[in-house]
Amino acid sequence: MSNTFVDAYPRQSRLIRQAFLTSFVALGVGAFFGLLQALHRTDIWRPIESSTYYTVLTGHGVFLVVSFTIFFLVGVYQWAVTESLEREPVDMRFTWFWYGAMVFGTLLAAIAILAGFTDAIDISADVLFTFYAPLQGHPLFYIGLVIFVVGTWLAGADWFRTWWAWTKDNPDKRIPLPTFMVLTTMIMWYISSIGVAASIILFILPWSIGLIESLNPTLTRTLFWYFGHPVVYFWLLPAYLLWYILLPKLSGGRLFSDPLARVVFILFVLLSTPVGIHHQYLDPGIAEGFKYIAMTNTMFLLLPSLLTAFTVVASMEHGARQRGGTGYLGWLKALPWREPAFTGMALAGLVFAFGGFTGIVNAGMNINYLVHNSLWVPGHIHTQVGTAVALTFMAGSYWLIPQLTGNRLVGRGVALFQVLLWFVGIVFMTNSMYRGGLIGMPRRTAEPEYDGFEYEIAAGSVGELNVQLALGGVLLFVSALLFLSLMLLTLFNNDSEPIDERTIPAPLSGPEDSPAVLDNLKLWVAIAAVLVVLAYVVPLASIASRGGLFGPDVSPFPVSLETIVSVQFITTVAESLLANLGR
Ligand code: HAS
Ligand code: CU
Repeated sequence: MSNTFVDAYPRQSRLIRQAFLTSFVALGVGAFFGLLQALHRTDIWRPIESSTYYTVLTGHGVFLVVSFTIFFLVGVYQWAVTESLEREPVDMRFTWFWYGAMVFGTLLAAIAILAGFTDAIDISADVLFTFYAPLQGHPLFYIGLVIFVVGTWLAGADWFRTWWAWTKDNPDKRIPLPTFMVLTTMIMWYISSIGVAASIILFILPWSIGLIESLNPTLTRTLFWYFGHPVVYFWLLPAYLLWYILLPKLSGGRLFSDPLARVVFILFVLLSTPVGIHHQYLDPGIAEGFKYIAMTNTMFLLLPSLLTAFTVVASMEHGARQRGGTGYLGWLKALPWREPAFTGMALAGLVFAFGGFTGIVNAGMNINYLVHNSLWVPGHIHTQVGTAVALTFMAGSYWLIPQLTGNRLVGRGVALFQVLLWFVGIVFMTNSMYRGGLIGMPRRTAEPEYDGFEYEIAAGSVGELNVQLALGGVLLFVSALLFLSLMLLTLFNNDSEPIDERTIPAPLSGPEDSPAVLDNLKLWVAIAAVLVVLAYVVPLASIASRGGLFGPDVSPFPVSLETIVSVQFITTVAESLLANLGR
């Protein structure tokens, strides 16, 4: 077997490099917007008007939590399926087609967002990454999101098709673990993205085009959060795949348990969707009982991550002991802390542990009243997506990009400094956000309301918190720039030695130790569907009956059936779309 992925799969490597490059461009733009926000909110540097703050914040959110994360996901998952099945897609044209659809959708949404910077054209989408109605963006934004999501659905279909073809040649084999992780992630994604697709296609897009006069914001918010919690695991699970597959290898050991990893990913399929109302504890119009059910389900949802903490750390310990590590904790010293890919992922895991426990705080209905819509929540966001996911993706790239190019990583020492800088920056910034949230600082405000008077708190004043937030924001931006520079230099670096072997060592406890039922994907889809129906049918029905499908006192069919089939309707839609696109 050749020693790098690009030797074995040159065509795949090209597509995966494209996906990673697209992801990195989004990282660069999103990180720059993050710097602007951090300095604006703390009144340190305000090159933008406060009226533009929400354009910047929407760009920051969408380019980072949608484009950066999901383009990286499709790159990692394409690598994982190809590597573990030792098989290329059935038809590369289809593969390039879904990648192209994702890029096209992203461009449409980006045009709508970035047009917000100029009054020259009447297009904008200052709706933030959660695009809650009654905030309304240009139809282009929603059409772009729909095309992007369809692109991801096709990507999943491509991976299922590759696996299906593989099963024909390997009828009795268990699903290789990396492919199992990809397929279960996509099952979770198909189940959960139904919510956001319904919200946009049935309600928000027709409303933004002017086809319907009104909508029911509680209904569209609930459909968003039906999707909104699982989407965080759509960002997290590629990071988990790298922690399960690469971290043991980099530690010099082997994955502790394949069966436990399968159980973890099945738990995410079953439990990720029936919890979304934990983002809506303070929403009116949703009965407390439904909120209580979401809270209970959320507590069960801690299990897969706690199992991950155990398995991954046990695998790291195994690796450390192979390297001569001894003692209850002394083995930690034997880990390869000079390897940027390892240290970045280990630090990401440490921060994730802390961020996970703040998730438990969020999930407690009563304590959530304290932190909801405060700066605490962006603190949680940046320890989770901003570090567990983003730092793992950057650290993983230090191993993956050499595999995909055959080029040696340029600046290994700088790469180690970059991951440490990210860790220090995120500690400063999120510490400030968490503490600021606890004294009532609001989130999503260009002009924080507390300006002009200082809260005197035990740990210093708002001034100290602002300095921490700004300092953290600057360190993160510098770290992101360093990462992007190293990636660029490595892409164009000609020398190719030394590059790590691409082989992934077999787990200590392999698939043969896990019950075959774990691979029965149909069973898990069926159970997940039942749990979703139990968690959402009654709340959605009650929200729709209380506030109407399209708003109070609006007929459930605001556009009559006869109209829909008439030619006049088609022309109306075309005219209003054109009129809007030209707006
Ligand atoms: Fe969250 C809000 C609850 C996980 C992202 N979350 C958000 C928002 C985002 C987000 C973006 O219940 C804001 C949305 C908005 O704009 O309004 N979250 C949770 C819970 C978890 C959780 C219970 N969140 C995530 C992940 C995210 C993410 C993962 C992104 C990737 N979250 C909430 C709630 C809200 C919320 C409420 C609403 C707040 C409000 O009121 O608006 C759980 O999944 C967390 C489980 C994790 C753990 C940690 C396990 C530890 C591990 C570390 C292992 C260590 C290693 C390294 C590998 C219990 C796995 C060791 C190193 C060595 C050297 C040994
Ligand atoms: Cu959530």
